[in-house]
Amino acid sequence: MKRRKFIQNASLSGLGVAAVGSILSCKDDVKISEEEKALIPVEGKNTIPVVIATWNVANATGKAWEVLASGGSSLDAIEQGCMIEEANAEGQSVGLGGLPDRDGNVTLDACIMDKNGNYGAVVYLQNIKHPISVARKVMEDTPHVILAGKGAEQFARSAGFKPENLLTEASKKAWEEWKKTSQYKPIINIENHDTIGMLAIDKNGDIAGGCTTSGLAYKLAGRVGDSPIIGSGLFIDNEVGGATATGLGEEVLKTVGSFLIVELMRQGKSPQEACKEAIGRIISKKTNFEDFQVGYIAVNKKGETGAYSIHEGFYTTTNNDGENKSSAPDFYNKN
Ligand code: SD4
Repeated sequence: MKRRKFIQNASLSGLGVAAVGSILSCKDDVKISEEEKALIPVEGKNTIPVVIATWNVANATGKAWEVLASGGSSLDAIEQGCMIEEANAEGQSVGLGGLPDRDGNVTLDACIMDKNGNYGAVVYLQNIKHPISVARKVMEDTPHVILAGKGAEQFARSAGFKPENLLTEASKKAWEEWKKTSQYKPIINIENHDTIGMLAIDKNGDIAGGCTTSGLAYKLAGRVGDSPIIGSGLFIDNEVGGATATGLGEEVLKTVGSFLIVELMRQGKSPQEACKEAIGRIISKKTNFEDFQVGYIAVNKKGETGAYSIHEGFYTTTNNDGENKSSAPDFYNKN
């Protein structure tokens, strides 16, 4: 058996360290380097498959896990996991029921990246509940990477997506309430259930990611955030890992946060260290960080995860064994 194939099969079967160790010892002809050894998942620490998402989204990571556990690809897991949140009318920052812009229009941003570094995105998409799926179609069925506004909607309709009104009664009411003061101000942790950024590694060790959002509530018409922009709201490099962001998109865009995290991991930082450094990059440039939130999550090729935010109140959900685990990551502002 070829070395690479062997490693792949060891992780494929989801074996723990002991089991992998015993296989290694019976295969005298198999020599693996220290680098390859480090990629063997260790039970309870860095296991694959794994999915991690921003915020408390157990239904979404649960769905993604189902796909991964039945042998599906990380790309399918990401799309199907994100779709759960997009269809959830209760979540007021993603898909159906998303809070509108200041004119009352729900406008959605989303992107997806696969193991080959392919990327697809939609920005300022209206009337279509599943922007993550439209983003995937842009990636797979067009020679382009981003479609915006009316063109994105036309493309979605021609691909068979049904147009529907995404402004729910609850979101309309919230917007009408907001109009009384029309104060334009980013709100920290608007709820604990926000923009969904999701990263997954499948049984083959391949990484994919997605990010989907209705963006900042009551934003100026036409505003696009970080979520659909490659390197900012999301970045995947299948040799290294992936990262995704939530929070004030303008600050993530200015520091190209997700790309930065992946590059830091390439240089040897753990996902946790890389997320922390990317938040540090924002803090070092912004004296008004007390006014906004940014949170990052990351995963490396070994399946190790990390998360860090500016303020308390950020959550992540991880699933690597069928159980959705919510965690409150470490954060910068401890005053
Ligand atoms: C944006 N980053 O549009 C998104 C919003 C968000 O939690 O993540 N909210 O700027």
